[in-house]
Amino acid sequence: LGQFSWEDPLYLEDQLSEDERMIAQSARTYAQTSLMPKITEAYANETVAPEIFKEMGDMGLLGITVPEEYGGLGSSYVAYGLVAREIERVDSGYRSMMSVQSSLVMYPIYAYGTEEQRKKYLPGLAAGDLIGCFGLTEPDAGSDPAGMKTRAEKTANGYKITGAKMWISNAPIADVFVVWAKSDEHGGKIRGFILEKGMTGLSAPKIANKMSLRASVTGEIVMDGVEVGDDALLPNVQGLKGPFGCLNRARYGISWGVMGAAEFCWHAGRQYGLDRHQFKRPLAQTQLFQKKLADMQTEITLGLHSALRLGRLMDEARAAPEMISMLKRNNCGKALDIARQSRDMHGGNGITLEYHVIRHAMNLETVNTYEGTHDVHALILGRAQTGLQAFF
Ligand code: TGC
Ligand code: FAD
Repeated sequence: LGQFSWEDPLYLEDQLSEDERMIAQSARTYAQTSLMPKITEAYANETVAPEIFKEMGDMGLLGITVPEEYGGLGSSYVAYGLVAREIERVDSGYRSMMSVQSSLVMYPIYAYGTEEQRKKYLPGLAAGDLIGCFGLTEPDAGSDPAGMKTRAEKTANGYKITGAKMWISNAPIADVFVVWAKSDEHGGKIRGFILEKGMTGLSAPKIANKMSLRASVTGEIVMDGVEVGDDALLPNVQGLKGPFGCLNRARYGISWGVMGAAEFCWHAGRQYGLDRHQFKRPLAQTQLFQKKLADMQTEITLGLHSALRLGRLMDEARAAPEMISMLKRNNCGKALDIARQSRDMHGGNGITLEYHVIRHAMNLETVNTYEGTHDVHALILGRAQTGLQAFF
């Protein structure tokens, strides 16, 4: 009979290649030595830290799946997922910074852009010298991005873009804005455009007083007749499948990332239960405590192995969007539940930033909502199995 490893019950580590283990280990070392020591203060003060992009770039953590000739690592989706898990073990906001840059900015420029656009932006984004953001959501179009109002109007030698985006990660510090707009030249179809900081009519005010994801800055994008050249258009995609192609990758990364946050909360709950005594015994020696730990261990193990399977399918180009919806939804929901349970297991201490679990729980409220809410992904799965559209 085999040995039981409480931290890795089904031997996830065994399923990884040597390269994947090395990438995960170097991300873990960076996250634990550079990010973990500063997160409490960053979260408390909503610190905006653009230098983290440079650090991540130096570590090769930006654009992991983008080919090396454009500054990426040319590695696998499994490696990308493993890195997301390590960064989010520290904070969902730091993982957000990385995944927006990689999946929502570098990916569309690589997949839908011209060779000139790739060469102009990708190396700087990979190095963290440039910061990117992705504007899809609007004040009146969140779950239903097809309802966007942002318009691109054809001009003599380019486009004039007018509209407003809401809830945009990295926007206040971004140099490069990948923005989605309905283009009159293309019969109102959604097209992607690359805007740059400093363009006349472009601003990105910060959204203040977020109680979640406080280490990641979020803003609006206001486009008041921003004039761009023809070369700002991403030529190789049109329609909603443009932004959704990016979201598939980011949602997949989130399915790994939230498991990192959940693992932190599980391990913290276990350790707290071993250390703290009430009624003359460790809390971990109570049945209720152990049931919670067993549930956490089980859900995290299932979630991680499913994420790995999905990553392998991504690497074989066999992953369907519905598979991604299933794991984005389930892993976020389970991680949020685990963080709330761990907060409870820490008693009064659990509400302080010092023990980290309330921070993870607060962050996971956002992660459960962005990139398609928990319920929207249920509707995607419901449609896929009934053939019936229940969005409207
Ligand atoms: P629907 O009719 O289903 O589809 C319209 C067109 O899009 C195509 N499509 C996809 N293509 C690739 N991948 C996918 N996952 C796709 N889903 C749909 C589809 O084939 C169709 O193409 P075509 O050629 O036939 O036109 O669209 P719908 O309008 O009914 O959409 C419904 C719904 C709910 C599925 C969709 O709108 C949705 O997923 N809503 C959620 C919105 C969302 O996820 N927003 C995310 C904003 S970005 C963000 O949150 C970043 S946070 C990042 C961070 O900080 O980490
Ligand atoms: P709504 O769509 O208004 O949904 C509100 C509620 O109604 C939810 O519970 C939802 O599940 C439910 N609902 C909606 N439609 C239906 C339906 N048909 N049936 C049943 N229930 C329904 N967007 C970007 O483009 N780029 C970013 O970088 C980005 N970063 C973000 C960062 C943060 C911190 C946050 C909070 C959001 C970010 N978003 C970003 C936006 C995010 O993707 C949206 O918040 C999300 O898609 C939900 O849209 P909404 O907030 O408008 O909610």
